[in-house]
Amino acid sequence: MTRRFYLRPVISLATQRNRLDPNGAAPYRLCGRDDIGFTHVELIDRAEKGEGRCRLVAGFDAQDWHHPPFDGEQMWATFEAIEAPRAPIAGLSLGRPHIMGILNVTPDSFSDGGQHASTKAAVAHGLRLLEEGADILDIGGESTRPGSDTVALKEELARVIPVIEALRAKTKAVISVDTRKAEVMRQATAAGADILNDVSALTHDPKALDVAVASGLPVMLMHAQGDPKTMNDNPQYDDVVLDVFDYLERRIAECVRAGIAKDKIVVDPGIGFGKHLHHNVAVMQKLSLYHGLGVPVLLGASRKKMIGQLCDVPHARDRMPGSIAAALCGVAQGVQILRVHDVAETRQAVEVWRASIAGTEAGLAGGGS
Ligand code: 7PJ
Repeated sequence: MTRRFYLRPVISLATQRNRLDPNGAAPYRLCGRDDIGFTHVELIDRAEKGEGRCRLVAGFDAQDWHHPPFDGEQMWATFEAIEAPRAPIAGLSLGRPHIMGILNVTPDSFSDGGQHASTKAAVAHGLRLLEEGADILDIGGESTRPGSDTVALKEELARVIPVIEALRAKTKAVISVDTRKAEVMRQATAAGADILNDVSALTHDPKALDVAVASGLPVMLMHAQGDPKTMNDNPQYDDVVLDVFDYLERRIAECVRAGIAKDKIVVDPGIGFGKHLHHNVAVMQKLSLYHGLGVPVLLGASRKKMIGQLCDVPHARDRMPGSIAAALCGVAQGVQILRVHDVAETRQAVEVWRASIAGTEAGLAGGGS
């Protein structure tokens, strides 16, 4: 399905406490949440190249969209997708932002004292991230950073499976596995993983979709253009923001066709994956567009090159402040899951943001676990 018109909720307020609408009408809910909502949508016309490409619309539901050039059914389906509550993912209710802590099990990330030592160090780091407030641990053994080489299946299995098994034995916390390989997905599921996170949206390994269906687990589908090795050489888009939307919409449809329930799908626009700086910031600015896909949205900007380029910070380890700014940009646009390295720092920032937009310290336990 190709579309001409796109709707982006312009998120502005705590729904239950403010009424910014000049007509006094209650604002619309964003994804069924009670902390943030919206009064306006930005109507984006892909066919229009000039000033009329984006325009703000108030009172969407008071207007008649069932006439050309609009496809009334599609317009309403998108608006309803933006408003509808999201089902919990792996038991996490999505009325507020959640933090996914990154646990990279690559030789350079932890000890160089052999497999056993690095498993132990990774498990300890995972437990520390949970203490710091991570809601999900994302365990990955293949570096998919720009320019990186692929990792052999055997090596990736040896890195991640023992870590998943050990953490599963120690905690009930939600565990996701960050992999593009069907066999890693299969063994991770058996080892007790709760979510499959694939930066290729189940396209890299021809068996991945079937394995994901058979696992019965929720899946995270990320947009990328090209393979990690070469993806940032020459990415091409007509309109990156809209092209990413269309891609994710197609991948959701494909997964649903294959037998994955739509309420088990999370999408991610894939910051840094086949995108130059101008693409990345364009996507950041319009993140709330992706709520129109009708599923939870994940943002992974932590320590990425975008931050280094904007602020001239060559080393990833020095990019925590910029990572937090990106995370807050995400939560202010209703992103439900933040994939981050710096869990304690991000948690602190998000809690201050939540209290500040609510205008009270009470009720912050609301919005679900
Ligand atoms: C992402 C990921 C991301 C999701 C990586 C890095 C590169 N999974 N795995 N989203 N990035 N869903 O952390 O810099 O952005 S690996």
